[in-house]
Amino acid sequence: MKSLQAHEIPGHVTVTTGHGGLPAIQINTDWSLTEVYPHGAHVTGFQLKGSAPDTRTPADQTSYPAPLLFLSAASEFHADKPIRGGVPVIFPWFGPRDGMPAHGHARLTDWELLETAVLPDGSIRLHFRLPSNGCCTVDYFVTTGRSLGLEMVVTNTRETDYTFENCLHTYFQVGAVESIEITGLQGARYLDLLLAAEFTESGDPIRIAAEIDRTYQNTRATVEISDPVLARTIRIRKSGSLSTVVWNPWTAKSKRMPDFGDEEYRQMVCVESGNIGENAITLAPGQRSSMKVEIDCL
Ligand code: TA6
Repeated sequence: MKSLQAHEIPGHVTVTTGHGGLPAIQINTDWSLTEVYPHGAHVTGFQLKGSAPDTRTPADQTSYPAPLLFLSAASEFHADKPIRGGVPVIFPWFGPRDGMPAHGHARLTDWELLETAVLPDGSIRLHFRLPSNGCCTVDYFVTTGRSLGLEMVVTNTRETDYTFENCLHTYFQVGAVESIEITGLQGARYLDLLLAAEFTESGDPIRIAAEIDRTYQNTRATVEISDPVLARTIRIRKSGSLSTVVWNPWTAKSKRMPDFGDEEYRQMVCVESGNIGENAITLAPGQRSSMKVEIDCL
């Protein structure tokens, strides 16, 4: 296996020592700055540089718009802990599971970096692979430039069917959660985890004024987060995903999370793209599935 440093691209891809002494990969394109930890193949930062292409060094980023992704100031950075914020890669199950790590083991595993490349349009692509688990091959592509592109590809390498859930559990940074509007999910059926009941989303945009934890099913919709405080609209397009989760812990749950500040719920919302519950995926032997998410700012 090549060292991480062997994948560096001068001026674009640099390996650094990140929080907790974990290796981190810094990506600099003309349009954005991105940070990824091989621990969990976890994108921890994505920040656009503003309107015009800019080749300034990452250190000049103070003048750039607020990052699109939220990262908790209290996040742990240890080999046996998930990072709180950014884009946790959830696989092969979503949610709690007796005696096993919540949201699966992928986000707790060090993924192998197979390739880094500058694409013809100037964006940068990283190819990660989950160390073999004997049932499937999981490849994860992170493409950064004018937008953040994420793709998870699962291939069934067994001789029997393989069923799994997956999710890109993305934490978005917002100016003030109570002022945002989330659109695109109107009419979709959702499971409200707090009420343990199913509902259909009304016609109005979703506004948040309390803890929210909803899994929308059978939706391919593009979701937009309109943020008047940061004067931007974040767009989340997806393919190969039928579930969308909307989550904010609000006050009580924030206090119960040791790796999350008590007041941090005000600056974040999770809009997660995956295949969960009734939308879980079953692959026949040799079959593969691809889930893609593209995040940008309008
Ligand atoms: O995606 C929403 C959710 O399932 C919530 O129920 C909450 O548990 C959140 O994920 C965070 O889970 P984690 O295991 O990362 O603390």
